[in-house]
This record gives sequence, C-alpha cells and structure tokens, in this order.
Amino acid sequence: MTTAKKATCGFVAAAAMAALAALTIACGSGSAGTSPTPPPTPTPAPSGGTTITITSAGVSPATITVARGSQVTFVNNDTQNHDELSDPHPDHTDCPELNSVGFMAPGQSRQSQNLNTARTCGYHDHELFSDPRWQGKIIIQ
Ligand SMILES: [Cu+2]
Repeated sequence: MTTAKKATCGFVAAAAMAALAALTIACGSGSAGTSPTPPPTPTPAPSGGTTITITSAGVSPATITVARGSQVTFVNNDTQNHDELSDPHPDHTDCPELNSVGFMAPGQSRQSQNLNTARTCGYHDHELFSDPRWQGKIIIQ
C-alpha cells in the first residue's frame, strides 16, 4: 500500500534507490543555528504611555488607553505593597492578562501580559479592593 512518497525531495529522489542510508538524511531537517523564539527583550521605560504609576495618591493615570498587543507596566512608587489584579474581585477573571502584575513591593514594577483584545479592563488592589485609589481602567483599542 505504501508505494509512493519516496520522492518528497528532489535531491533524495535522484540519489534515492542507492541506499536506505539516504533515509537518515531527512529532507527538511533544517538544523539552522537560529532559535525561533528570541528571549523577551527588557523594556525599562515604554515610551508609548503604557506605564501606570502608583503613589500614595493612587494609580496614575487611573484610565489609560493602549493599543492592542500592548503590555502595561505598573510601577509601585508608594511606600506600601500593592497587589493589582483584574476585576472583578475576588475572581479576577475579566482580563487575565493583568493578573501577571500582582504583588509589588515598594519600588518594584511589574508588567501585564499582551493585551490583545479590544475592550476595557478594570483592575483593583486585591488587598485594598474597596479603596478607589488603587482602582483603574485600561482601555484596549
Ligand atoms: Cu481582588
């Protein structure tokens, strides 16, 4: 039943009948030296307005608009810990991409995952969820 399929590659087809050893030389075994997944490049300060800063006054800006595919960076410049997660509390299911932010000690910054879906994502401080200072909205366009 399995008669054909020997000539999947022109080169092998020419040399084929010679030896079974040719089978070990797989046609498309492209063992190039390049890795298909480069390591994530650290972006210390996104210039496109995707940074949300937390101070004792609250999150700023409380509403931010970003392009689809963006990541937002939260910077905790407050003197206390913050734990920013997607609405709704306590399930955090609206925008799971935000849940990679999470806990930040003072001075720490954290990034969301790619925000690929056009929608509005609310977030809150999980441990201080009733305080509107730590709540905001990310509008993804
Ligand atoms: Cu919560």
